[in-house]
Amino acid sequence: MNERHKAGIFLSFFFVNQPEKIDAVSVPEFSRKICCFDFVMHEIERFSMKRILITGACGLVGSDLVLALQEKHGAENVIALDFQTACKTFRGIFEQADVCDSERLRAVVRQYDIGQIYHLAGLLSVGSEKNPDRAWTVNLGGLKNVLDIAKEADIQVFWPSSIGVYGKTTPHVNVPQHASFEPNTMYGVTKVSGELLCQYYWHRYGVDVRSLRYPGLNGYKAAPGDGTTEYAIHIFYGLIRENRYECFLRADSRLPMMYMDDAIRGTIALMEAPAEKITIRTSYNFTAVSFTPEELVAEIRKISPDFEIIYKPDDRQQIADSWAQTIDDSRAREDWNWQEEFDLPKMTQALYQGIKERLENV
Ligand code: AKB
Repeated sequence: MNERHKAGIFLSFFFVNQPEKIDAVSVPEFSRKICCFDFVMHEIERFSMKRILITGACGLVGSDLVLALQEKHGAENVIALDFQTACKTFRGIFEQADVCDSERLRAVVRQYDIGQIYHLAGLLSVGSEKNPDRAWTVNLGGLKNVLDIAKEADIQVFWPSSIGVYGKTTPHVNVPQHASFEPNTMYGVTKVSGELLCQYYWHRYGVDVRSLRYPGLNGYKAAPGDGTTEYAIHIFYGLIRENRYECFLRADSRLPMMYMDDAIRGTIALMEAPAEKITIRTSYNFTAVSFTPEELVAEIRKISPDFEIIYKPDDRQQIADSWAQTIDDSRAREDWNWQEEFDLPKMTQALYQGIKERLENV
């Protein structure tokens, strides 16, 4: 029993013996006791749970995931880790570290008694093409470090794969869970290899590692990174700043996408699902909507009818062309009840509002 468990038990006795400390004055005694019991159980859980580590915490997904997990488990139970310093608005526990430094990572895991790692640190598709050596080192070296530490300390791991695993030989429409994956980008190579590494650690060492093939994820709490699907976020910065955008993909480039709130909900649901429900240990196909730049522009013109778009496809078009247009994610839906909430119109409104507020507050 460690200090935090002892604190949890002390707290539970304290509140059970002094229910008036709980703000439930207007409810009858019976429900007051139930409130008290629920509150105490919740507090015991918060005090005694092992903590959660999120690497790549300042990135697009990390920024949302940290907030969601802090809300769910308490800020004292969530450790945000990134190689850059925390942004000015960050509230909570933060560690600056490089995931390639396994000793530093191990020290953080020991210091905070970590039981779960969401390992998000990694380079995206465009960044990986600019620096393939670094992509290999960070995307795979970082993952191997996390899996080794998880093996030693019995830690549950989430790791994001991506639609980057798909390649020219993958069917482009309704990609099944199991298909030919021969990506021609370094990003894709690291994602396919990472999926196999995860499955290996599960079979060989029993590491409870779970993964999703993220589609293009669209959020606003952090600045967009250098991915191929990120045009769908940059376009809103163009809309709000100058009512125009120069798009680096063709008007008809259909790609699988998802609003960030859905992605965060799906990620946490996967991690909370009973182990026997998880039938895929490489990475689950995972999607919500598929749209083209011109379909997104049509939605944006409902907000700003004279929004101007110029299409100037560049090298990134080749990456987009090698990926799938639509995905069959029925295994995720069957195994752990995945269901999205945001379609294209709802996502467009949410992104517009979020990015507008973000830009007003900088
Ligand atoms: C990228 O475009 O690189 C990412 C991804 C789909 O993995 N957004």
